[in-house]
This record gives sequence, C-alpha cells and structure tokens, in this order.
Amino acid sequence: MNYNNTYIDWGKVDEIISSANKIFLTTHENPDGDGLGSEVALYHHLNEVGKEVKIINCSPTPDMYDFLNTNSCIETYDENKHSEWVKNSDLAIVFDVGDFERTRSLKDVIYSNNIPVMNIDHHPHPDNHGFSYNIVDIKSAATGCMVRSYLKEARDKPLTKEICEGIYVAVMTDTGCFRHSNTDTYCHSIAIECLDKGVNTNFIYQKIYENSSKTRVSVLGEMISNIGYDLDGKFAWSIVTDNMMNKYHATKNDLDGFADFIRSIRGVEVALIIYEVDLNSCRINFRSKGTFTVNNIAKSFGGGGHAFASGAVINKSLDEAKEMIINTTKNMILEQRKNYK
Ligand SMILES: [Mn+2]
Repeated sequence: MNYNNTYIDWGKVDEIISSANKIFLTTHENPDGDGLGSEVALYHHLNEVGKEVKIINCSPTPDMYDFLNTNSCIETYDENKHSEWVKNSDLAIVFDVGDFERTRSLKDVIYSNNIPVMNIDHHPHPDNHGFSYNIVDIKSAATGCMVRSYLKEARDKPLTKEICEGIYVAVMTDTGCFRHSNTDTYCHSIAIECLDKGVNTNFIYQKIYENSSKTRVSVLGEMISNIGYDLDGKFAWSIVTDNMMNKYHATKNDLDGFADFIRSIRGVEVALIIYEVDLNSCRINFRSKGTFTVNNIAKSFGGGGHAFASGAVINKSLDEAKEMIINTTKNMILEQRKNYK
C-alpha cells in the first residue's frame, strides 16, 4: 500500500488495522502536539474496539502535554520493559514522523522484529520510504486531520470526548491555533465537532500556549536581542547558543515557537533560527509568511518539512556554519524572487 499523496482509500487502511490485534503506536523524537494527539486519539479508539494497544515513543512527553497522558497511556521506550511486548506486535503505526529515522532506536526495534509498519503522515516522503504501508497526504493541515478521516471510516459510533481531545490537540498545534495558512474548513469542522463533544478548548489552549517557563522567557529575551535583518527586513534570523541554554538551564522544549515569533514581525517574510546543538552540530528552523517556500531551502541543507515551516540539522560548529547558512538562505530567497518576476 503506497498512498504517497494520492487518493487515500481509508476503507483499505481499515482492513489492515482491523486485521491486527496487537498494535503499537509511535511518533517522532521530541514529540509535538500533532504526533501525541494523533496517537492518543487512535489509542482510545483501538482500546474501545478491543485491540491490545500501546503508545511507545522514543522520547518522553513534554510537560505541557501531560493532560493527554491519562492512565499513563503514553510510554517511553525502555528495552527491559517493552522489548518482549513489542516483539510479537502485528502492526506498528508511526504518526507525523517526516523521516523514519526520527523514531531513533524504534526503527531498529520495528525492523529487527519484522513488524509490519504503517506510516500516517502529512510530511513528504520519498518513494523508498521503508514502510509496509505508506499513507501520506501533504495537503492535510495535521496528521490529526488524517486520523479523523480514518475514524470516520472505521467507526460506526460517534467519536468519544477522549478521542476528540487527541484530535483537537493535533489540529490546534499544527495550525498554530487555527492561524497558519494551512488552516482549512476541515480543521474548523473538526474544532466544531470537538466543542460539541465537550472538549475544554480553553483549558487546552492555556496548557499549551499560556504555560511558558521563566527559563523559556529568558532565552526568548536573548534570542530577540540577537535578531538580525537582511533583504530590507524581509529576512530575519537569530541564534540560540549553547551558552544561552546553559545559562538558563533550558531544554529543547523551551524553544518551541521561537521561529514563529520572528515571522510575526512586520515585514518579515522568512524567519530563520540557528540553534547550536553541540560543538559539531546546529539545528535550523525556517518559517515563511507564504511568499517564499522554505522546504527547498531546508532541503539544500539536508533537511525538509512543509512549504512554509521546515528545518534541518547541519553537522558543523556554529562558528563554521553561521555565515554559510545565512548567506545560502538569503541567496535562495533572492533566487525565488527572481523567478516570480
Ligand atoms: Mn504534524
């Protein structure tokens, strides 16, 4: 099965999921609201229909998503605890992964145990994606929207509140709370359905968007003071150094939404943040307001993502990479501008 951005027959997908009894759900490292929400939604559905199901991720769940972790249903992979259970699963389903490598050790666990693996995702995947079943729709605003479409096919009964909570978190976070350009009528219809089911959307909003640690605000403050501009203010970038992270004892989770913040500046079309990961690598994040695509730029650095939100990892020190990243980005924006004329 390879629905690589082609029409998805959810009935066929359901045949595969229904025929499995023991199913393990996972998502990418440093999981986000879309990955976690999608897992949780399908978990509650599969539980209800009597499957033996577990959510096992390679990274722990960020605190702000704790409310999704009812009855500790989201587990972090621990070889001693999980290898026996995982070994004879009938199916692994990977959500929102972008690249199978982003499940880290779980990819090896799945392959070495010959577990059939299904990819449900809205990121682009190459034809040699490595999944037994590949279900990709890059027009989907969130993987959670695809899970909703699947459940429409798979369930006779309406969605439960628990399922809706997962889907709502997925759609809300991947649309930047229904603000980004990917927000479509389907996203809003899902929101209506979730409100109808009694999902406490304001509670979820506050948990996710009004829950900044003081650490995050301190790093954000320094990040803002480092912003540089080019191309008459259309291109803005900033840097988060390892020093800044250590100074405030910040973790990666404290940095969420930084690139969105730079994009929110008036006149900025493309935002770039360079994060120093360690002495030999940097992580970069792009955001675009929509005039310029940025997944092509991320791709030129070996990364990828969506047209207006993308990223890459560069195996060079910050000092070595900084100028190169900024100049390459600037040139690729200029290239695109030329083509528009
Ligand atoms: Mn997503």
